[in-house]
Amino acid sequence: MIFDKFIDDSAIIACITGSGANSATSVLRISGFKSITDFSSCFSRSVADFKPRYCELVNIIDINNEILDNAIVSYFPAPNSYTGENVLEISIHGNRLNVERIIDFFIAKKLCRLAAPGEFSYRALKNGKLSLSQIEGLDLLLNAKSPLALAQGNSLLKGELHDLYLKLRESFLRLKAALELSLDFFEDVDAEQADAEFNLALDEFTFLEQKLFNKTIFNSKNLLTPSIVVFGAPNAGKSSFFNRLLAYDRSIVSHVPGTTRDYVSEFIYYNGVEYRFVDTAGIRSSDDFIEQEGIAFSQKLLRDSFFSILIVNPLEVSDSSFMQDLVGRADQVIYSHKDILGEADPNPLKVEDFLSYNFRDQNCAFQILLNKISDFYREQSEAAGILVERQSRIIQDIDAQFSDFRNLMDLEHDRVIWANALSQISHLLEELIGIVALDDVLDTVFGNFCIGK
Ligand SMILES: Nc1nc2c(ncn2[C@@H]2O[C@H](COP(=O)(O)OP(=O)(O)OP(=O)(O)O)[C@@H](O)[C@H]2O)c(=O)[nH]1
Ligand SMILES: [Mg+2]
Repeated sequence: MIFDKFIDDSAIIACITGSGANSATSVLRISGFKSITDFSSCFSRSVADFKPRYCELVNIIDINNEILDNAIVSYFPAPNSYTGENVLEISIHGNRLNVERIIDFFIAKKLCRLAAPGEFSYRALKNGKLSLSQIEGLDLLLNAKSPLALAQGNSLLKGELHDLYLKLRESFLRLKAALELSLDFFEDVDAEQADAEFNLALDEFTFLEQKLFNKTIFNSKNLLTPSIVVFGAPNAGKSSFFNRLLAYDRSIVSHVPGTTRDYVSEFIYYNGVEYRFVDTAGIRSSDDFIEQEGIAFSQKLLRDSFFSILIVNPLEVSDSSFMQDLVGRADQVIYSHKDILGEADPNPLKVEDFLSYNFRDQNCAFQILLNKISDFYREQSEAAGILVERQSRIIQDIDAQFSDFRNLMDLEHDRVIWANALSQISHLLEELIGIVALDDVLDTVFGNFCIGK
């Protein structure tokens, strides 16, 4: 649970740069100390002279008065810092041992403890510096594997989407108020005006709700780590194709059908996107338990894929209904064994859009294929909606509840019942904005973060 992880609100320290490798510089962040004077004995200059949000070039001095490192220190007094607490950011030489030694030095002086993963961002959330959707944006940004995720992470962090969520909630509150007003005045002379206000608020909420809902219809999930699945019948030449694509022998190739059992995957970076290419077990009916498991994996990977490539050996297409089924699930069909078939029509399946791959020929279909995947990715990105699954799911729940509400308006004339039906939407909106966040939601959101974030 989140509260076990973020034990108390004492000062915390972590290295906020790099992945633990040696580098020219590393930045340490200390957050949550009471006063800058706590650090009086740590630096070569008086901390009282540190100008907020300016860089100070100082030496870090250990208990024997020896210089630990030469550092650039910036002091961000609360509340104008990332966490909303007093923060020190200290740039030091980025050798790993140096980083660990200096972190240990501050901990040994009892000035702070080591931060838990995500704890800085959690404090920023707790102190109202970042909203839950901004934290989710930060996560998206820091783990982005494509320009799309980078852009949406940035936009979330800037609060653009959050502003739309706030507008939706404001509009909802107006709708709720208008409904209550129309309840009070229903039998009264002002009933007409109250009704008009209610209809106006209803139109406004419908417009904003639809605008957001449209951003969730497109399944953007597989755009985050797009996987390209190579599938087909056993012995079709999947692994040979996969190896040629990677330009090294990653998968075992043999003439024995059923050679690839467990799937094999590798990343290929192309046109700014990191694609995960997956070589899978050949699909067929099998009595072998291990092979069955491999085939089940192939099917699942295929279902979750962003793009699928069916490899067909035209010399071995016997069961055409089975093949037609596979073709129906492919975004691209590629024929192997072109070197044997030559220019003869290798198209027993009459698939219009196919490529053929010649594993002896350098100028084969790879470039065309990668460009096609890249174009497909760009197209999908342009249509993509909200990438954070939690937000997308809540908006879809709001949409379902709201359409129930509209149906109720047609069926039921008692407006007190309408008002009750709105309360569920109210709760969902609070969840969307992050006013209420259940522990398990926080657990999931912060589960991805590592130390220093
Ligand atoms: N001549 C020729 N042989 C090929 C071609 N592609 C694959 N092969 C051969 O076909 C056999 C099967 O190739 P694999 O790449 O292991 O086939 P696979 O689809 O991965 O097979 P499984 O892992 O068993 O499902 C090997 O002997 C390859 O050398 C091709 O384009 N031309
Ligand atoms: Mg194989």
